[in-house]
Amino acid sequence: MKQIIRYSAFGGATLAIAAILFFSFTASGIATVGAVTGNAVKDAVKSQVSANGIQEVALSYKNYQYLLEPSTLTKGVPVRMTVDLATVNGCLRDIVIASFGVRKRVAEGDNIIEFTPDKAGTFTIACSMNMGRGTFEVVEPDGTQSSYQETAPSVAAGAASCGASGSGCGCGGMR
Ligand SMILES: [Cu+2]
Repeated sequence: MKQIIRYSAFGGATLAIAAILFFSFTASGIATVGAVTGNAVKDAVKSQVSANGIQEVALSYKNYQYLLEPSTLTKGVPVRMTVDLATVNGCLRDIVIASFGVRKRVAEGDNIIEFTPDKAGTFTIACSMNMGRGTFEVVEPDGTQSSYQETAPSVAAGAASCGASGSGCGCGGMR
């Protein structure tokens, strides 16, 4: 499975077949989950990768921060992140994931963000004014965690005036 995920360029069909085999084995009781991988962490990571080799992620804004579900991603696997526009409002829709070169203002009908995390560790997602914040983890394809922690960007000059610059964006955790 490591190689299948790592070489995901060919991986769609192969991964789908592997997934079918995995589930059919499990369902028929020929092998237990533990016997297949022997690692609960790896199971959890693999389960996020859909048969087409993409990890589907939902992004919302709850309890004054961005929330990714699942909040742990796998390095090297393309992410398709669907933004919940019901909770992500105002300038919170101008989304930045600096470590992976993402900056996109989402809108009705254009609420998908795609990127491939190419580093493992803990990373920040923020609105472009760095007011709305959140974090997520990226692990190696085999489930290994990294101690790397993105240095939180200092609040840029002007960021503290988010909403006071005349734009009235309303971010900064008021909802
Ligand atoms: Cu903002």
